[in-house]
Amino acid sequence: MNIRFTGPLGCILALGTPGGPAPRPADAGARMIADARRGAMIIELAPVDLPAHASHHEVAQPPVAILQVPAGGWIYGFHVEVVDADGRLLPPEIVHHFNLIDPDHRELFLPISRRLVAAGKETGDQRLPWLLFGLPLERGSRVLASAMVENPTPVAYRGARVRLVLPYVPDGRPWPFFRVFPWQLDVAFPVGDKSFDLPRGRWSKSYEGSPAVAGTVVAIGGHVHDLAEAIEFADATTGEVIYRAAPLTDSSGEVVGVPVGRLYRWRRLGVRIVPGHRYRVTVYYNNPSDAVIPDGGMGVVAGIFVPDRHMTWPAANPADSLYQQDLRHAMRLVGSEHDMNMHHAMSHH
Ligand SMILES: [Cu+2]
Repeated sequence: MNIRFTGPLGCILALGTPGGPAPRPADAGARMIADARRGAMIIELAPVDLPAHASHHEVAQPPVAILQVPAGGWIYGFHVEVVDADGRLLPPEIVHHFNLIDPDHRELFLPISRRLVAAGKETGDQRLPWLLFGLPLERGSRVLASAMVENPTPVAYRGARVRLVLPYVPDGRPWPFFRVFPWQLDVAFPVGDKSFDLPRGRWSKSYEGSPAVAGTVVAIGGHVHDLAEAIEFADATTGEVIYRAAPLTDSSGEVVGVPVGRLYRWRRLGVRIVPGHRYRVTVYYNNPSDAVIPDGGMGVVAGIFVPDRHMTWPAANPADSLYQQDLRHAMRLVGSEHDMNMHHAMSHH
């Protein structure tokens, strides 16, 4: 194991959230359990208190957690929920987003940590047909879980815990039929914050890359912010548009989601992608105001991918500088107030 890799991971365990308050002594930790009765693995982050009408800047965020997968199995969906100290469900709008990454394997298009789950407010309940598809999770492997919370409601909550519920089929069953891997391609790749300023008028932003392994994309969706007109995933080598969607909006024009393209339904075997081609994600915005909107834009496609037979998913290379930068960002060890903690932590290793 590379020392540079265990270093930062060790730091976050020792520090909790850099800049955040010290964890409470009792029941302060995050945990991951396999609940066989519910047929789900459940990740629970440390509890936080949420004042009423508080933006994400005004609440102490739950610390980033590094957890060990308690059982082997096949994940076939996910949803995010938040409960109070007594286990009662709280309004879902408290969770702005939830991210789960696998620091020991690389992402499909980039040498950064593999993105397992990225759930936003509008993601809702995601399920794959469990007889057909499953994401393999190995017992004892490591995952890194983080969430951003806020409280737009008029009620204050104490001891709120964010949960990621992952329905799964235990190892040793004859199904699922295909092992699938989630992937993302973000217009704000390779590293750092994924939101960006929106200039006035019509404008687009793209990012391009090639997959590390060949296989088939069987489903694809996206995430955009208000004022987005479309999100697109294309083969930049051939010019073929593989997926293009306009966001779904409510009556006030606010984005409520992006339609998922289930490529396995209408093309049977999905769309094959190969390391020899380049692929491009593009988001299109139209900002009709006469001012730049700070941090107003985001654009990412996320999908599931079936690698070619006998293909092993590539391991992460902890010596890669993009990998290191991305992991520091995922652990919130970058940024002005956080750099100090980073240096502080490093000096103790
Ligand atoms: Cu966003």
